[in-house]
Amino acid sequence: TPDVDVVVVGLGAMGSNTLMQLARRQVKVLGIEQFEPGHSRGASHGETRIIRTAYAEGAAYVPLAQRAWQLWRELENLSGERLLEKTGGLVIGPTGSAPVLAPITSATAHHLPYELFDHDQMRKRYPQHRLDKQSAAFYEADAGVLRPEKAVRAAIRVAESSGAQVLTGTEVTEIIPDPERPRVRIGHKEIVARHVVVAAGAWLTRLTPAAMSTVKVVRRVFGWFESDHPADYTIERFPVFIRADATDTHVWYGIPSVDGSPVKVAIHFWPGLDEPVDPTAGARPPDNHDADLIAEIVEQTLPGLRPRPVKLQSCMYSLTPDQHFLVGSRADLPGLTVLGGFSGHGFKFSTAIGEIAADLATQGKTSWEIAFLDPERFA
Ligand code: PYC
Repeated sequence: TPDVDVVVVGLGAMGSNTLMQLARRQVKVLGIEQFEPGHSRGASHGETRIIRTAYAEGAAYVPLAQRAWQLWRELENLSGERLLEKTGGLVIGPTGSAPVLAPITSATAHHLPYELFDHDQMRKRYPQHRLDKQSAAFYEADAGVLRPEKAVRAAIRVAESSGAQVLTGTEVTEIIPDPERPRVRIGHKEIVARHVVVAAGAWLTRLTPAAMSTVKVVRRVFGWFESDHPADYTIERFPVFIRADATDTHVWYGIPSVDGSPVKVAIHFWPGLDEPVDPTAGARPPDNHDADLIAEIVEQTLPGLRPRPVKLQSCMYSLTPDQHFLVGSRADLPGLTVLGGFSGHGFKFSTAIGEIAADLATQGKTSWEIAFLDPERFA
């Protein structure tokens, strides 16, 4: 007989929400985390994360983003924690370029409200940004900031109070797929389950190498920047933003001051930054080269910030070839649900992904439209 119904491997954003969803459905569930909840070695940290709705990466994400918003509010209510601040969001780029057109396509497909600001309008409304005459911005009100470490801990706490078992500081060394009784090895012990959800972030590449053979783990660095005019960078005055060049190859983003912190600015994509990372070793700590690159961006585009970062942190992205997630099952991994390859834009969806994973783990299907996230699509 199985020890538990479901084991969730990895309690970052995706795993913690999956654990909570299962526990709240009265499923006998065990969550295993190799470090401590809310740790900063993976991809569920950094104090703040962006949530947005008119999804530039594809209109198919919009219903998932809308569901995620609802579930973030539900998690706030269940945990009594403030996890989400609505700030509005800007996508800034050359007028008529792909990065500015992409959110318009999603907004149009789903009848979402938005505004477009040209250079002069931006100068009036958001003088914090330096734009040239040929640039413009897409604006939506339904965007904001999440608090990732707090969110992960909140989901785990709610899960535990709903009956989930949790093992932290415990490394899973092997996952043995099986259609009836998949197993999870920790040290000399083997835990038998009816189903295993693998939400191990970059470590998926080690635990389920077949599923993850197309995933490339890379390093990213975020920086925090102070201003002589902090009142201009609060959540009320400074929406989250993503900014890109015409070809969408240089992409960076910023997050207002939250809870008194400095402004966060980081690179999302940039040629030459995709050196592969061994997740076991972890992403290299930030260095002067990282600081110089972000400082240059800040100096050129956010003149009201002091360009030297006061703090830097690194994280890991798990990039898939099309930068869409891997959510679902694979024929070569019976008894497992894979959640991975979030490609640097997954955190905001973690509440919705948790709900979907709970559907998949208990019913083998979900009513959410996730065919575009099929982990077998590159086969
Ligand atoms: O998902 O909004 C996002 C994001 C922006 C930069 C990196 N990820």
